[in-house]
Amino acid sequence: MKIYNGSFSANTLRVWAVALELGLDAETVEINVMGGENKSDDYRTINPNWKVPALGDDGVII
Ligand SMILES: N[C@@H](CCC(=O)N[C@@H](CS)C(=O)NCC(=O)O)C(=O)O
Repeated sequence: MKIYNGSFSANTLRVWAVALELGLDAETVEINVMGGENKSDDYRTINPNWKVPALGDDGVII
């Protein structure tokens, strides 16, 4: 599972807290929100609303 992460994102920290509490095996994919990477075409295919975090893998994203 991947967590598409924004470094300064409180919402991302909440997802990480739950992932750590549950002992989930999560990989971090850093998205440079301050640099606008969340609005790139590549990231929009992962999360069309441009927000971080996004969680998932293999085309299944929540
Ligand atoms: N949980 C909500 C909110 C997520 C959210 O607001 N994320 C912020 C960072 S904490 C974000 O991605 N901001 C970037 C932007 O709005 O361009 C969602 O996924 O729609």
